[in-house]
Amino acid sequence: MRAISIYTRLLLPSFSPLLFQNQFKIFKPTAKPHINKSSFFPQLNLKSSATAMASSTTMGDNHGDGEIKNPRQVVKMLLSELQDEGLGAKVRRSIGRPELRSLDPFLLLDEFQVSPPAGFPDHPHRGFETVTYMLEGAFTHQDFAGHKGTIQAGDVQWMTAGRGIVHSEMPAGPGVQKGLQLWINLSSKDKMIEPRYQELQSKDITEAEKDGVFVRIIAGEAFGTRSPVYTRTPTLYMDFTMQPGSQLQLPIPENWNSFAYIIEGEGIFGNEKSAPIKSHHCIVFGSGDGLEVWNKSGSALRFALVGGQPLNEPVVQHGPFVMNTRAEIRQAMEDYYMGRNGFERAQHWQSDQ
Ligand code: FJE
Ligand code: FE
Repeated sequence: MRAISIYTRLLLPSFSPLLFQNQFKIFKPTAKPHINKSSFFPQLNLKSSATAMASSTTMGDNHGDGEIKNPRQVVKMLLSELQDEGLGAKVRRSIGRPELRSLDPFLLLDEFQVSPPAGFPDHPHRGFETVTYMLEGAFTHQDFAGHKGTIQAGDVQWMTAGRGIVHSEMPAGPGVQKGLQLWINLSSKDKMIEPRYQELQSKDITEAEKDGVFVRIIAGEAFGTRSPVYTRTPTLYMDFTMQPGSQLQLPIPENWNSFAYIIEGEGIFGNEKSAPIKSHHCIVFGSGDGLEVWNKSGSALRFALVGGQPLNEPVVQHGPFVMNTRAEIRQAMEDYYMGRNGFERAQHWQSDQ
């Protein structure tokens, strides 16, 4: 599949039937371009935000040894409904939806479920990181630098796109393949760094258990154990499974933003007296030094917990390019179409899937 099919669609959030019809017919030329690329961008649909939601500066840091003095409360909750993305793929989007544009430094969280031939064919990224965590099945990734790999249930691919990656992400087998993809913004000083991958196989992911609470530590620290992943934008990412009757207390640095996404079951977050929240909900937490969660249901509760240090920088996003200014977005599009500044190999590459 070629890059422009998915990309064209990303650029046009409210596409007309004509554009929709055409979306798979427009291809990125592999030969030198004869056309003015700007004709692909009839209107720039730029989104600007500098969100620093849910941050606090009132309390001292909790370094993980003490109890939670000021537990974070739920400030926003939304049900992520299925929507179409990529090429025939389905996602439940939470961060990145109109109701929750971003949660600094996070730009997007999708729970994806994809069966072949659907997927995310050749498309670029610049200025942020994508973290793909497989829940069921497997996904194959191929990029323009010749990297190719398959991640299976429980594996993580932490991709720092930096100045530029063009890749495809497609299901590796028959039937439905599920996972989470998180986009983490990079600070202005890191947006143009060399791309890099950190791949963790399931067996290499640190796991810990305490009183009926099981955690897989994708990034950061829990129960005194740390993930080896290097987070350029300081981030924590945990996959918790809580048995019925269990309770969790987890320190989260005071000034970070944080949210949870419920994968399975139902749980009580923040305040023991509040109503349980069910699967496919995204929960944004307010300020505090940590999180308290209870599972008072009769079955297991599984959720992803994500926290990050806000960048507090302007965000200008145009589909798969996330920069600080409109001029940098224009530059990114030009670089991608002209094959410059990190996109050199985009010119003559296409994935074989
Ligand atoms: C993308 C639309 C997209 N969520 N979850 C626009 F669909 C994508 C994209 C993904 C994606 C890929 C996987 Cl493997 C899982 C996803 C969106 O590829 F990058 C833009 N810009
Ligand atoms: Fe991608």
